[in-house]
Amino acid sequence: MAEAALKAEVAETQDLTDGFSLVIDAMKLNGLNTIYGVPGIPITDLGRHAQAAGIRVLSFRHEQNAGYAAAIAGFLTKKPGVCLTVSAPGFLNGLTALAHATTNCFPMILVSGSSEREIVDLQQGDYEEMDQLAIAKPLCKAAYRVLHAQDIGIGFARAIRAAVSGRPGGVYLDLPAKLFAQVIGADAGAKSLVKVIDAAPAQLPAPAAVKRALDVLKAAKRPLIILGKGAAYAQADEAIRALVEKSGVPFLPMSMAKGLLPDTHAQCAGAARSTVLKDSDVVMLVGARLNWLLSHGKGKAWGEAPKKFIQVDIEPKEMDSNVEIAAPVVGDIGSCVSALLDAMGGSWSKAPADWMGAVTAKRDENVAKMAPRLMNNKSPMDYHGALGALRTIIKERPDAILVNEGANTLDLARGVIDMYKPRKRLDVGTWGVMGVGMGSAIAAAVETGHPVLAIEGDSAFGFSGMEVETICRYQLPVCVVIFNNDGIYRGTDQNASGGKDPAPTVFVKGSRYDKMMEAFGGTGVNATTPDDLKRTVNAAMDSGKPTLINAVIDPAAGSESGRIGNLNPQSKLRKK
Ligand code: ADP
Ligand code: TZD
Ligand code: MG
Repeated sequence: MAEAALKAEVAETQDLTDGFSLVIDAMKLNGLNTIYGVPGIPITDLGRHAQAAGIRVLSFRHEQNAGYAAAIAGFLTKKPGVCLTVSAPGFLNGLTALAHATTNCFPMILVSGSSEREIVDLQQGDYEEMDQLAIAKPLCKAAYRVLHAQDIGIGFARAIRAAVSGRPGGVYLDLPAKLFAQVIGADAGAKSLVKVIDAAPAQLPAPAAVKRALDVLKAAKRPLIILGKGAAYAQADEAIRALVEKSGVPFLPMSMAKGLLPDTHAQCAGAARSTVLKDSDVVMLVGARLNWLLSHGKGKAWGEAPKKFIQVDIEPKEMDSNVEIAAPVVGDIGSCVSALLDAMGGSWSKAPADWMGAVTAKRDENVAKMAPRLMNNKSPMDYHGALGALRTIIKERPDAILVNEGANTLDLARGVIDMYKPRKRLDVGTWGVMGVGMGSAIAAAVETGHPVLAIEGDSAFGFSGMEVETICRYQLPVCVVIFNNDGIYRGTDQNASGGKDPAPTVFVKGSRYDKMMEAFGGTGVNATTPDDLKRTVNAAMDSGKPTLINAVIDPAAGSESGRIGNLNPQSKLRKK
């Protein structure tokens, strides 16, 4: 090419931008600095260019795990986590995570490439043809499609706002293949970008609502505060601690709110859960819903005594969802808790001491009962022996992030392992989703830089196990401990027909999951006693190297469905 023509072409492209660049610019302008995804048509080049432009791109082995990573990144940072997928199958793989994010009120944006609109809409059989926008809609808080490069800025702005404002949730952003290569003037492109100002505006509660809530609380004889993952998400840690301490009310943390105040705090009622639910007369919910996890606020678990509820939540529709809320306080948790504290003034009298005393006595009794079980050094291990070892590790490393999934492995770890700092416990969330483990562990390491301990049932791990390669590839400080009891709940079931196939709940006996980690250059360890487990987990946490420990658990130790066997229908007619 003649020099003059070459120069003219260079000059021309310098004044141009395209869809790829605008997506990257829109993300960077809004502080979205990490992408979790899987490459392929039409977004392969987007990942490459994003990496070149300084965005951290974490490439996964399956979109579902990338999606779970994005969801938990949203929970940890209050910024939407971004998951990037290809069209139809990649998009569908990302949807479970999008729905999970929405259900759990985590801000996340699923960005998927899609096929050509004209062909999709006439159903003419395009490559990976699918009407993705329509499919995503019922599963998320909002769904948008961008057709023109000059609308990319607005598209991202809308997605970000929808994800983080009000009750956070999942958002779908559809980017058709043609969009990425669309070229527009660089100036027009730059002008089309939108920096989202005050993406999640404070929402102040009405003073009358605050007064009503305090009137109800003041009249209580046996008050209780329940902290949910919304309270952990809000990052209003100091104000929440001040409210709990000033009120003198015992508090019960929901699973992912553990550590918001330490589980060892004098007012923590975690180990007296059934007592406080039954005996309390006023319950203040802070960022927790009265869903199945709290038995819908009624029935046996809540006892006979009449109760009044105060509920602090950003979502007005949440009020009266299951029972009457005597004092709704609608607003963001930071603003609501500060307003409550201000209105309590300097002379607030603490909750009755005899109630706190009764709760403490029950708690201490339960803790003492549990203690000897946690010290057993049996081999093969039972859950308590193994968890006793891991509990000490978290106590000594309160900054480490604990990821936890499984049935018995989840329910028992939640009760046994005390948490000391906010947002350090990440688990299966509102739906009890198996498979969040490796995505959560990866995002936790990437977003916080802290070491991660993932305690995984062998079944739960299987849903995302291939991501150990991802952990090794990015050299993340993740130690995975598999509670290997040869199956789902237990490894002892027999095929009732007497046939050759194993029972549906059991896996290969004596599997060595540690070898999986070794295949990718990580450290694999087989641990058969609690002492072994403690020593090897400590070594892994010290080294910061990817490690997988196969913890051999007695196949007969678990119970059906862990602690929620009551939700599992059982045939009364058929013999097991
Ligand atoms: P848990 O499972 O821990 O009980 P849920 O997920 O059921 O918690 O409830 C979380 C609640 O927190 C949701 O109702 C959500 O609307 C609310 N929430 C989330 N973020 C905020 C916030 N920043 N301010 C106020 N409420 C919030
Ligand atoms: N699929 C998905 C996505 N989520 C689920 N919750 C289930 C299936 C059903 N399920 C549970 O609720 S727990 C569990 C399954 C398959 C696995 C339990 O086995 P585990 O834990 O090995 O992980 P324990 O320690 O053996 O109980
Ligand atoms: Mg198991």
